Amino acid sequence: MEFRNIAIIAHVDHGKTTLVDAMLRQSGVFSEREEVVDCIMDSNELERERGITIYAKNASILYKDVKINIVDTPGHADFGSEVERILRTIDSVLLLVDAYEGPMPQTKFVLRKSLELGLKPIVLINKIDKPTARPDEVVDMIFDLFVELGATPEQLDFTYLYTIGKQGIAKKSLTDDSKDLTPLFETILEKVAPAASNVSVPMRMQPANLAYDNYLGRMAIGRVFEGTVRVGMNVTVIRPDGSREAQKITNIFTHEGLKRCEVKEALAGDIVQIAGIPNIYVGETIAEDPNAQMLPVIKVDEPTLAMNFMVNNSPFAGREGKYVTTRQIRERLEKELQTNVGLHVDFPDGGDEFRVSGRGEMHLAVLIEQMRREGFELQVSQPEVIMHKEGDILMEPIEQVVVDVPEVSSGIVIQKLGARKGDMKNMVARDGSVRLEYEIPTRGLLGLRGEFMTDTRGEGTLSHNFLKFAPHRGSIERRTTGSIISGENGKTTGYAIDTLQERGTLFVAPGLDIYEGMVIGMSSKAESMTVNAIREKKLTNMRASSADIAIQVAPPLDMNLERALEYIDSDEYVEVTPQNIRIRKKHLKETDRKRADRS
Ligand SMILES: Nc1nc2c(ncn2[C@@H]2O[C@H](COP(=O)(O)OP(=O)(O)OP(=O)(O)O)[C@@H](O)[C@H]2O)c(=O)[nH]1
Ligand SMILES: [Mg+2]
Repeated sequence: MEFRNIAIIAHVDHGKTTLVDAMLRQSGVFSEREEVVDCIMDSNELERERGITIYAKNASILYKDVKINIVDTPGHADFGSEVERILRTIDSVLLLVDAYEGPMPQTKFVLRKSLELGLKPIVLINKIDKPTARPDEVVDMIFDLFVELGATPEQLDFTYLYTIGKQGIAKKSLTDDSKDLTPLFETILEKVAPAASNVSVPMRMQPANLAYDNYLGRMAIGRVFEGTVRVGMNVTVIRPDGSREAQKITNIFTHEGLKRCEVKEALAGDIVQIAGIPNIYVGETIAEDPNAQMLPVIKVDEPTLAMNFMVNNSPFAGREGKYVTTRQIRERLEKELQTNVGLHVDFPDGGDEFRVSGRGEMHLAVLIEQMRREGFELQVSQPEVIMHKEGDILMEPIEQVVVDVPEVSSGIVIQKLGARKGDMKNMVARDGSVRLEYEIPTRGLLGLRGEFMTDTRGEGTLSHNFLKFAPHRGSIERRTTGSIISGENGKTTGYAIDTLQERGTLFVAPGLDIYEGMVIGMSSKAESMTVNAIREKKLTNMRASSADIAIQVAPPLDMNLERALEYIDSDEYVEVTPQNIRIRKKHLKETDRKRADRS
């Protein structure tokens, strides 16, 4: 059989998963009666809720007897290194670009990686149905980006199509009257080289990703480079340091549509998932011949952000979680390391705090969210950027940032980014909105999103992408407001909340259990304040008791996990349980807090 292996890559939300959906539908993957939800590839519960792809996924379609393996990749910057690894398993990419937004930071990142690997991208100008679409302008912008990234003359001569992923339409020119994706399928057959399929030599393959199965254990996902892989085959695993280990392959799976199918063997060119090698890792070589050469090692990017995970020891500890002990948290993190390639965890001897490092706020937040859904209760510290030293110089990560904001809010945004040590690189105004490009320390971005949303009344977009390490730019003030802290244990009252409202933004509604040292709001002043939120109105007669219920208070700010992580200071923790997200001071008692401040 002939194979074509492609990945679909783009900036977040430009429409990858929607287009893959349409490709699956039109190639007859689903039966007539099957009810198919939108973005069926976003199968994980968190993905469906957030409307984004978190995990790369493989699927395949059959078109004119050719098996097209498609990898749908995540567009969010935190998962960029996963995309980079996947590019090693495919022969071409579909580079999708929104016909209005044009190339964005993650477009640039994934395109750069593709060009470096010598791939020849097929460009898709997507969402041309949008009233604001400007497809021709966007083609020019993409061409300029290819030039900027040093594309070779062959790469620069890229094929492009116009698409409406949502309607399953692709066309070669804007005036074509196409009704389906035929032009896209034909372009793939024509432009993507058939996967090299030398089956006359001993087998070699390389995992680009990991998966976990409760029965089969750790599995390797990768492409069979040459030869044929068979169940029961004795293989040699070659590690990057050159050491070799004998292993045996017990199960092999390929993809048919969205289904994982168990097979007895798979040929060179196909993308497979194999079991039987318990400690297999990304970038190692699996070879049939014990003396085989190793394939070029795949580098896994280092983490950029770290935080501590620990047992919840707040006064409400253990009330809501099913798994609450240090041992349970430790085991869960060890299991996560089986498949979460970009993650690092330090397990200190006998300690009860685990240092968990990942590729960004979203990467870590997704893990915490997943854990709380499984019934875990834990406490986490403020995320911190990971820096390193080059000689005597402290180096910190710098990100490339693109913001689109309404013209009226550009002033405040420029001021805020400047205060966070951002360097403006470009500024373009168009149709009442402004696009600003910055280089800014990752530190400066932490905690910015909430403020940015408020400053642009929810109309701005901000995307960022790791650019480089550079010398530390000096201190950045992260939060300019203090916390409103409860001084008592008890239940909040409408009366107390009503009087506290004017002092800041509250996170709690009336009738909620709180404890001394719990952060119940954000002050409008720089200093923190300790307050009484359980106070009852002195009753003068019996009828007044119902008055408390009648008080109208503004709805509290919903502190979800990401907002809480963004908000907390170094002397605060986020308490995470299956039911609640609370913020607390590390030192619960006011006297302890004051003592800690002085030291
Ligand atoms: N107008 C229009 N909207 C589209 C089109 N294709 C996708 N969308 C919408 O764009 C949004 C994002 O689509 P997704 O397919 O989830 O985007 P994605 O690139 O997979 O996003 P990530 O996986 O998070 O990077 C959804 O609301 C889609 O309905 C299109 O052709 N036209
Ligand atoms: Mg997606």
